[in-house]
Amino acid sequence: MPVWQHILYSAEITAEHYGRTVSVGGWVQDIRNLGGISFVQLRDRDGVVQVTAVKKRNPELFAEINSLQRESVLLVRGTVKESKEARAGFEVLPEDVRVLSAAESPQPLGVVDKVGADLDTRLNNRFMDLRKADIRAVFRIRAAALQGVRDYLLSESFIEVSTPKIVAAGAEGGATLFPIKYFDKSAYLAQSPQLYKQNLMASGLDRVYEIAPAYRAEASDTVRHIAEFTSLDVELAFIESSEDVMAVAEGIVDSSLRHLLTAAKADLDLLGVDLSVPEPPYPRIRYDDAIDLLASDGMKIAHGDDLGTEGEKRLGDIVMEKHGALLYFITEFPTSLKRGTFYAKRYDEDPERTGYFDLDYKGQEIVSGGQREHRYDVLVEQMRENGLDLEAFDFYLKAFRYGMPPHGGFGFGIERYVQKILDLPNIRETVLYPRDRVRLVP
Ligand code: AMO
Repeated sequence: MPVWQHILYSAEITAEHYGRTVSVGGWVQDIRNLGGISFVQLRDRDGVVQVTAVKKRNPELFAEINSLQRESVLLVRGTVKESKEARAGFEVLPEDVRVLSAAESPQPLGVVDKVGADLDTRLNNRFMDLRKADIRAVFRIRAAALQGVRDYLLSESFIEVSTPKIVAAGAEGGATLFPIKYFDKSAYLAQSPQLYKQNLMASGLDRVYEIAPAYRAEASDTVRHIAEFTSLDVELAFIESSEDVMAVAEGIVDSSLRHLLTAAKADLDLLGVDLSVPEPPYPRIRYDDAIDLLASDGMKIAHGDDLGTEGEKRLGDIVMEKHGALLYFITEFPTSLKRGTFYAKRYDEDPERTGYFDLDYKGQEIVSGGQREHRYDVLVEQMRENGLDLEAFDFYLKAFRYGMPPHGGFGFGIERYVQKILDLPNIRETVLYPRDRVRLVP
């Protein structure tokens, strides 16, 4: 039998195992040598097992154990014995100890140190940082959040697709494009699957989603921007308005948060997060009204300007006060703000307005989207207005000439979402190996 099939995780050991021989594996968290007896705290995925070595019983084994550095990896075979002193309620008396990997010392990061290391040191040594249960919890919660997202999309018959991340043209403005060399051509890292997900709306795969990296050469270094983020992209056809798109965004968040309540309960408890799940529908606040709300709170933003980080934050507080809502849509963004978004549909009756929306969570935008312009002539006009080279967008535009249904969709930043679920101060906490202006390794 392969070794890993007969190793028990600490959480799998119960009173039934008392008196029996088991194998456990893990990292040495601590060794306390009292002369004739040594207590090794062996940490695995789920917790800590106390391995108690007695010198008299096996002096060689005793010496070997006591010569180990913390964080060495051991495979221990021994008898489980009930113990009032051990934290788990039992200890393992070793018969055989195999050192699978001896750790060096000094170590780049303490795993159980009381004093926290700074974020840079932690990220530079992420494999060790992740040995802490509360750090791993963030990534289990992230995985569970994505599971809830997928559950909803599957139930609404969306299919998961993958689109290229090496592309010939950007969709979200030139400033944040990463140029790359692609054989003898120049290309870019994809900022968003925008052009492809819209292209698919002309294909009959009329409800798609993708969960994949998106790349932005963000000029500023902030706690909510990274150069490589995970974008949940959704696109659906045969819609009537942006409201149909908002309903999907709402369904996703609701399903995801509810899934967390059960699937991630232990991890949320470990982090002390009391997750609140707002009942849909989430309030809709028109952009114009948001500007007025901010003005009445003493924050002057001109109609047609961006709310900015500070405006979003303030609006979050106001909406909390007025509606008690953690999640809310800002709707009907003015064309002036979405003009760069050449694919956004403007209202026919008032071309200065769009149905575009953001979904904000605790004062931070996490989702952005709306109904697209699906009429070829109007789209070409909007692209010209943006000074785009139409030839570079030929594959995209072509799809609008041979039968393109009305459609819409959104981009949803997974890291920002997780950051807000857990109230983490920095988005980098939600990424295993973050990329930003300075960070390329590990
Ligand atoms: P947008 O550019 O607003 O829209 O991005 C959508 C969502 O992606 C997240 N996001 C980021 N997260 C972390 N770091 C970044 N640098 C970063 N940039 C964006 C945010 C944001 O709300 N194509 C459109 C979407 C669409 O219309 O379908 C787009 O990309 O949470």
